[in-house]
Amino acid sequence: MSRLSLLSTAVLLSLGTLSAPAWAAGESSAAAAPGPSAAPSASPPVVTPTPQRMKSAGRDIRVPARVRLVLGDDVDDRSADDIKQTLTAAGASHIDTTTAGDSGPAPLAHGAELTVVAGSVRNKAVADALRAAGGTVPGTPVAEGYSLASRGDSIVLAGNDGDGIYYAAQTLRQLVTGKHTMASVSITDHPSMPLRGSIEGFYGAPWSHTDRLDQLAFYGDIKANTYIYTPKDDAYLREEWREPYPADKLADLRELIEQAATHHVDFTYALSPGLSVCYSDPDDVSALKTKLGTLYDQGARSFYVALDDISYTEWNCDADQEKYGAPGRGSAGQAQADLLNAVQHDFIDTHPGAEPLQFVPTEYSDTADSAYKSVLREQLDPKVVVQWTGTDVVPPSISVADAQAASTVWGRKVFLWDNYPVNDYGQTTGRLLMAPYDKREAGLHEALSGIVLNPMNQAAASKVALFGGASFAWNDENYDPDRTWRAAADYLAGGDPATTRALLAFFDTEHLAPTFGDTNWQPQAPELNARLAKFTDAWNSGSPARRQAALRELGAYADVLAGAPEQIRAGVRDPAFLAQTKPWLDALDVWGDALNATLDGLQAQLHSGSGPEDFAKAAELAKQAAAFTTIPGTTRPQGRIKVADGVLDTFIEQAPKM
Ligand code: LTM
Repeated sequence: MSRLSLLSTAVLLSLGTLSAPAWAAGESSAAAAPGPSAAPSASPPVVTPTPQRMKSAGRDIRVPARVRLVLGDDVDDRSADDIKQTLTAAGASHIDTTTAGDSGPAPLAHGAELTVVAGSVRNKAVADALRAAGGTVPGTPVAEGYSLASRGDSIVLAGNDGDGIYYAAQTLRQLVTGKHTMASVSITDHPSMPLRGSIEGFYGAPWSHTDRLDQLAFYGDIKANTYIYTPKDDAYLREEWREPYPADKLADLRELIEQAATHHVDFTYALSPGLSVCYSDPDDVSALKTKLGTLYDQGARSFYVALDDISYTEWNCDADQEKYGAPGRGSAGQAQADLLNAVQHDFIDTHPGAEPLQFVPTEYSDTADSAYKSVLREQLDPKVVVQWTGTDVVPPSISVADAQAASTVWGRKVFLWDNYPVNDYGQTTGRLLMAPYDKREAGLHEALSGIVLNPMNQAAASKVALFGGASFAWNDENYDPDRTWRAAADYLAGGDPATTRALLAFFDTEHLAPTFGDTNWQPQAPELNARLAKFTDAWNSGSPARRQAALRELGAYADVLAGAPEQIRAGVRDPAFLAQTKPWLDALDVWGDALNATLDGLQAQLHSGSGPEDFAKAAELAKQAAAFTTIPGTTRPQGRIKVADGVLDTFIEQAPKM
């Protein structure tokens, strides 16, 4: 997906295609700035994730053909390229780049040209330029934060650190309002949670190398900074965790680590030794450190030990029985605490630049205290980061109180492993999980150190949820699930409104989110369901005029649904998205035809009192639509493709009796 996609999003949003965030309405607008200016914006731009503080600074800036770009020496190549790409897309054809030294002259130009300054807020020239452009230099600069001010003849991107400069560039991309125009704003922004991103932690076919490279670039776009590499079916992580990587696999990992660094993402390497480890065997402890060391040598600086989904009431060796006693929760906690502390002290602490160890415990899905948790709480090095999946493996919601209870029981802020939109368990058979990221309570940053989402086997389709998760973790207090969902669709659509509409209609038919039990935490096809309910109401009124109007209204939406697959195939430029969602799009094609045939039947009934041929055609199409299956070798579990199940199929079945 090209970086221009989000730019187009900004253009669209500013033109009022999508609604502005609540905060925008409350902020006061500064007077029109002096200097070259273009037409005023229809509305302030929507930036995703929502910045912590953003206010309009008046009329749009005009972006001329010639722009002066002044870069602090702490601006990395990626950030500089992103800024240049945005300026080019906004209409600049000549960008004269100069360097701003620490004590160099104030870089602002006064005149008709536009000057763009980017660098560290600690660089005096950058800070001065920021103030002059109406921005605020933060009193206490927060890690990864930035300030951005655009007014009159200058735009200033001041990062609190290198990550902040890069994130300012990602925001700049969303300020373009049209050819030669950019929104005038003043933004002060930083993440609410330090860790944001994904954990490739599902069962079934792992993502491809290409998928992962694409994901890492995507994470940069959405200000996510964490990717944990722990696919359950990669034998080198789990079954064969002691085995060294062959050269080609190691080269791939190196490429991922480099790609992650380029996009300001930590590549976190996880090993899962629990199926066979002998905790008390010094050779095993040393094998673990050696394997992690291999990845350190490739450039990884973030490490993880996964001890989920193992038996902790049986030992893998007699030596553990001798050292820790009978297997059980308390002895498992002790054995794991010893192993993890050894990795933290003898590996992490001795390797410069290594981040604190992260780990998922064997008890990860509750907040009840236990002998296992109490040993770890008391003995695990406080630096070690602990993951938690909520009050269940797939919880229906996550509250601040739940997370606080988890923090209490683990003796530290917990790091949420959010099992959404993962589709590797029975209840997800035949499903894509495309609903908005939702039901996580504002304020969670008080108790969580971060959030990573466990995605679907379908990497590209997972971007919808990942977009939401990263936005929530960046600013949970101002997160709007629906608006972010629309922004994600628009990102995939490259800013094309018809494709965005088609994607949202498609996502609605894949909206259901199950739990491990019988209850769903997100309903199936709420939009279609509401429309069908409204139609049924009107039909049941018996009034011919109301029936005809209802047929017209539902017919228009049926056309959107039936046309969605074709529109998506033509409008979504990401081939992986199209390949991975293919059976769902193919099935929706036929379901759309079945709905149209049903409406034809109802129309005939309204006119002549019967429409059996159309209803028979609809029934036949519905049968064909229900026969599509998942792509062999990809999703686990395999099964029949589900599209708006329980909603569309029910309507088509019941329509002849209406
Ligand atoms: O959630 C955790 C910590 N472990 C596993 C995941 O690997 C798996 O993808 C999810 C969903 O099935 N459930 C788990 O228990």
